[in-house]
Amino acid sequence: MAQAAETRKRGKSSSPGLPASAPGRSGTREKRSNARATDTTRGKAATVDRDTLLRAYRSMLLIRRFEEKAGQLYGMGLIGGFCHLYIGQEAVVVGMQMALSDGDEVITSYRDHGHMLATGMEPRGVMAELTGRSGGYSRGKGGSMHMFSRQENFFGGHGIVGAQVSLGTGLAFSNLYRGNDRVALTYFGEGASNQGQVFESFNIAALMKLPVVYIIENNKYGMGTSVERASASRDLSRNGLPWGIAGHQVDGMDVLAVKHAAEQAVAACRAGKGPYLLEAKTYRYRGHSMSDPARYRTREEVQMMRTQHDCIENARHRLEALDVEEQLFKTIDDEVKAVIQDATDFAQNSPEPDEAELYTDVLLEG
Ligand SMILES: Cc1ncc(C[n+]2csc(CCOP(=O)(O)OP(=O)(O)O)c2C)c(N)n1
Ligand SMILES: [Mg+2]
Repeated sequence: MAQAAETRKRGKSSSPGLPASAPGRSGTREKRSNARATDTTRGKAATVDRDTLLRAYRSMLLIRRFEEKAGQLYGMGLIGGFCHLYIGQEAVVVGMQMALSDGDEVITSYRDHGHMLATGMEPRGVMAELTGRSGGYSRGKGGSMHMFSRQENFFGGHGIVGAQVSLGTGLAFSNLYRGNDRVALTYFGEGASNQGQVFESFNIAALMKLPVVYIIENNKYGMGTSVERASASRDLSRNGLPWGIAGHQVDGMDVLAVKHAAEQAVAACRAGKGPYLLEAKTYRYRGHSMSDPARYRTREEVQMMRTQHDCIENARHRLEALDVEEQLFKTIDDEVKAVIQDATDFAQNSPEPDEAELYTDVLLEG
């Protein structure tokens, strides 16, 4: 397994989801070993070394703790507007990110904090954007759904369901046009998967062999409608077949399975074979957004997913089987907590945007 692909690194980040200010691999004294975990979810065994799995574990934990804190700040009235938490789905973005190389691009919907952190965006800047402060990625004007980072090649954060699918296809077109070998990861929910613009994008992407990986994050529900009620297609990974787009389903609660599938998809794209479609079967534990009575599912269902399929617990069990000791988990936990606390302090102390910000980054007519 190519170490270069596993150690994807952009800018200051030392590991996926862990900014320079956070403890990366070098921040923790890990006992090096050749131990490897096995992913047999797709028939063919894929192994991964202990350090790689530890980095995935940390990245997922960072996203989980970030989101829990965002939920708390929202409850305290410190975050306004919309806020869609990613809790439960962390393995998808962390596994995908591990297959990327410098320059590859990411675009997603409004459920985007996890994607930002995974690309290496700073927790401080993301949290401060949530609290509407000038230290935020959009200087406090964008909020949860509108953040971008040219440095980390993160193209948003889009509140219009499905809009990012056309945009992500455009990113891939621009890469083809420029003749580089970048791949554009384009995430969307199962609720967006039957939109017309999605199929139009599939058509043009297949026609032009665009280097785009479409990832359907199938968390089973849209705002409150289950996929069974909304989609005639039962296997969404086959939705690109009329255009000849290769597709696979993957267990989105298993970071190794996602990483393995992502590597195949990204390699195919980079080799010029055109678009690829992955359906990651996942689950969100929290409501659709912060105000969601969740009458469309039972508590037992949520509880079952949390206790039996949690991606972080899953990775932890694998690490325990590789003899990772309790103390290391505790160290990682403490490090992640410190990063989140730092981001939270920053997000509360960063000043409100100046009035002059009303006139920056906007198109003024006349
Ligand atoms: C074009 C459009 N139609 C409707 C909405 C309202 N809306 C926001 S999220 C959502 C559900 C989308 O579900 P899914 O794609 O499964 O993503 P998830 O929230 O599960 O991540 C809807 C209908 C919207 N934002 N944009
Ligand atoms: Mg959904």
